[in-house]
Amino acid sequence: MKFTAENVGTSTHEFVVVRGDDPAKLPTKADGSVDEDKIPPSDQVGEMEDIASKTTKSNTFDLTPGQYVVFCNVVTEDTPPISHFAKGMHTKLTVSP
Ligand SMILES: [Cu+2]
Repeated sequence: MKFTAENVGTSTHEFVVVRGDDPAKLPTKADGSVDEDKIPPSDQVGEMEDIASKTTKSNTFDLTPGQYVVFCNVVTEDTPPISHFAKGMHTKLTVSP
């Protein structure tokens, strides 16, 4: 399945796809970002990192039918740090057979 991520915003984002049915169930760190190290490798589907402002990235990931969560796991340096995931930068994706 080909994904194209167009960043129309002003800050850098990323595009992470994991197997799962609910963003709220993903393991998180203290800063609110997803703790990707705690996601089993078999559930880690693909990732496009460092999508800069006003740029577009595309990639093809192998998705079998099922439920997925797509999210941005960037944490913007600030006091306190701003987790894009904690701010709601995530969505569910269902792949039908
Ligand atoms: Cu982001």
